[in-house]
Amino acid sequence: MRPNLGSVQLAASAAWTLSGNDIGTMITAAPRLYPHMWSWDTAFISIGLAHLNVARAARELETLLGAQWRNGMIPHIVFSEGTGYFPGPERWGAAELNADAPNSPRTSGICQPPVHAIALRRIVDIARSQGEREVAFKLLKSAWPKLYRWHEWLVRHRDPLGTGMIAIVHGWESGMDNSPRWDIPYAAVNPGPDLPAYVRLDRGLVAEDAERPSDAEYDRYLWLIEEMRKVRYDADAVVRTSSFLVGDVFVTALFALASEVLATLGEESEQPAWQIRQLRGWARRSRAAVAASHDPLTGLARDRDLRGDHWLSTSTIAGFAPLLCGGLPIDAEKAMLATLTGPDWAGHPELFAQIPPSVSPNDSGFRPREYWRGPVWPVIAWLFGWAFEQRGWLSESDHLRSECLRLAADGSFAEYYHPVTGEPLGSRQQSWTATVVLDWLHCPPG
Ligand code: 9WN
Repeated sequence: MRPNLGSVQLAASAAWTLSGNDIGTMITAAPRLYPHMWSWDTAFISIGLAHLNVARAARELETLLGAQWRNGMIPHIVFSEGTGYFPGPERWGAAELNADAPNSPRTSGICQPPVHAIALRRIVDIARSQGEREVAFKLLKSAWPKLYRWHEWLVRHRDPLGTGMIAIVHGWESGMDNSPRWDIPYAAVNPGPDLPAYVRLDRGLVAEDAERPSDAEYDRYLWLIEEMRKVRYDADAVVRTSSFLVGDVFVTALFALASEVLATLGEESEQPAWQIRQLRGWARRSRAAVAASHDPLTGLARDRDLRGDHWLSTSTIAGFAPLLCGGLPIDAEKAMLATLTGPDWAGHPELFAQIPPSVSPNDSGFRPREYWRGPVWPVIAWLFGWAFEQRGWLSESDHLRSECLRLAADGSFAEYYHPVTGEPLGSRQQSWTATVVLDWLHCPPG
């Protein structure tokens, strides 16, 4: 039978998970499958940590920001001394090839979704509510300029059309690695005969191979790294040459949301007015780009393949991006929210809990065990829940929170879950699952 922990036990178990993943220099994303620090994982990890120890949360975020490249990019992986993950620092060769990459710690050469300002907002609010104003203020002062530079890097190097649509050069940058969103753009990535041989280490660390991307997908992931190595990770050259270049509507929405959040944090900490104005301007432009991607036929937002120069209409959870950042006409927004909570998505009658899965159970491509092709990801639900709360949609946000807690009550803190059975999948004791659970447990319904 599925275990069903009460909230005190669940919170203790989440805290225990985090301390188990704490290797002294960082909290790793997961014990075996991911023995390093991942950019957006760490943003979520620091939110949960703040409930346990604000200073520790600040340190975690600062560790990530300490690995920021000199040009402003926050790398997607900050490597620990641990081994056991492929591709590791040698395969990336970032510091060897690009003078902007730090030598220590070693990092990968791409980025992940810009959710860090949202984490900073949460940590500052939690710190204030605990009377830790001094720690909050110090963190705000040190992190803000770094996050500003990160957002500026995205605008400068990842908005190739100048429309506000933020582009990614690798599926890993979306955080939704093998989502069907990327099937068409990946079909145009042709690994060359000079792809160096490699051995995957992720297989064997999950119950079934089908829970991870396929070998053909991995060849493409690795080939894109080879392409980037050839131009020494020069940001503009990568955008010019990568065979994968996609305007990512979900990343763009997060960027718009996080830029607004960062602007407000800037006002609270007396940052330069021109930078705050700039952030609001970037937010406006990216919000408009998200809204412009709205497909009247499906009612969802779309990614844009910038190599093939066409919209990608694959229906996934990312299509609800406008609900994160706003910007749609009110009727379209209402219809989108109704779709998200309706029978095609979170309200599907067969689901274990009313949480939107990564792909609709009614979609022909729905694969309930296959990584980003169907399972439920608690962190994605957290993002929607948090955004809904900001937007004043309290009953929707509370409902998501209680359904997610019901799903997570098995105490596995799985990386993702089977949407129909609630079975834990992928890694167990995944840090970011433990931390969003901690945040939900500490926040009584609005
Ligand atoms: C590649 C760590 C990361 C998450 C991503 C998730 C997965 C890595 C992988 O794990 O990606 O970056 O090896 O599959 O897709 O969102 O940040 O938890």
